[in-house]
Amino acid sequence: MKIEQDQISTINKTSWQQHNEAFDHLASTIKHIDVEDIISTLAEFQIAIPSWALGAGGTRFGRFRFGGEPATLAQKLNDIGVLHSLTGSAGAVSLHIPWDIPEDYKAIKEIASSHNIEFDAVNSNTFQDQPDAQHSYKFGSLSHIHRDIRNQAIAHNKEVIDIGTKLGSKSLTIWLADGSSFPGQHNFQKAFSHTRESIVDIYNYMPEDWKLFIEYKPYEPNFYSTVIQDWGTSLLLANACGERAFTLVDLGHHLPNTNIEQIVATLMLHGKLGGFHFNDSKYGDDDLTVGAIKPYALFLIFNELVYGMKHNTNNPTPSWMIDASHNIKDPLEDLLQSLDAAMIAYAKAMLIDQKKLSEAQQSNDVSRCQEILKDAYLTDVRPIVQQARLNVSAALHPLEAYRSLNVRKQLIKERGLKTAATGL
Ligand SMILES: [Mn+2]
Repeated sequence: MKIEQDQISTINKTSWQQHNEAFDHLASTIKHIDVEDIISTLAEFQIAIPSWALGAGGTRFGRFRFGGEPATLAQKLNDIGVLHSLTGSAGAVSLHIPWDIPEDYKAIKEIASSHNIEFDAVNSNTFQDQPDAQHSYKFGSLSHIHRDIRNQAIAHNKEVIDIGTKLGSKSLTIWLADGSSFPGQHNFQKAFSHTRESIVDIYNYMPEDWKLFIEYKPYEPNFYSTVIQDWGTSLLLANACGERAFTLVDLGHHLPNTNIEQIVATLMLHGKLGGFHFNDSKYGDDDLTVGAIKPYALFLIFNELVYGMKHNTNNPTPSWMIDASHNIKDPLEDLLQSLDAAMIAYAKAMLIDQKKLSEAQQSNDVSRCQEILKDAYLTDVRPIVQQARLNVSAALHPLEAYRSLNVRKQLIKERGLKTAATGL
């Protein structure tokens, strides 16, 4: 299934006039910043889609299938192609190894390039045992008390780098499930030291133009301690590796009420925010649609990202990815909603009058500071986001277009009702 350009422009025509009126009105009210700058920044904004997000997710209690799920990597790329055609902002894939090892590299690269999809960070997996594995990760991988098990996990990460190199990826993301579920199970210092040694080994193996992203998470699958539990631990490990190692912030990987925007600011000031995973949550690592629960927090986070991307030239542009699951929704619809929510939050953050905010901060005018943020947040920026999509020949309303093109019905017809995405 591939969406053609003329299909999108035909659908766009039905709401084109309405959009133009809304856009012209909004643009006429914005004086302090060039709207065209916001539009071109949004049009360039590309968020990687992880290869595991295209099938129905599940919980430890079960999983409900969704018809027409992609069963192969080629089909996953085609699904991302659908998202990218509709939004113009999903031009990258983040592969999970070993779930998505290409059988034919040339063919996979050709499919990706036919959809204008690039290969973003590759992800290793030492959180589950593979059928042919010699050692089990039941009690850890890169942190394991035994060297032979650490070596197996290190070798896996090196293999992931080799696979990524063949595809044109330039970064590796490590999320480590290692930890302990009961007090006394781990010697914390040994677990950390082993992890540091393992990750430095992997870092030194990377090609010179690669980056390493170290993701943290406070709990789960282990429930007493996690080796890389927070951004400080991740940063210590990144610093132990060198200048091409960075911390990766995943929105869902924080305990309730954590001030994530402040973490973003601190990391960017030090040039150490390398990767960013979008999702939303109510209770824990819920992997909900971006912006579904705490859109204001997302806006505040984007405010720091925008500030950091402008002022911290020592920090690379973060590698963006959606890391969500969707147990009861059509995965593609969920991803369209997530992409839209990220764009909206980004647009709102760019609308903040930074000059006035800085003046208000200088004079400790607390109420004014708050009002300046609120002014931007309460602006309905959807016409700006739509204009950015229009400029790259994407759909004004991606979700509506997806439905009117009957994409899911078509996928079910092509692939059947009972396919299951690998790794899920
Ligand atoms: Mn993540």
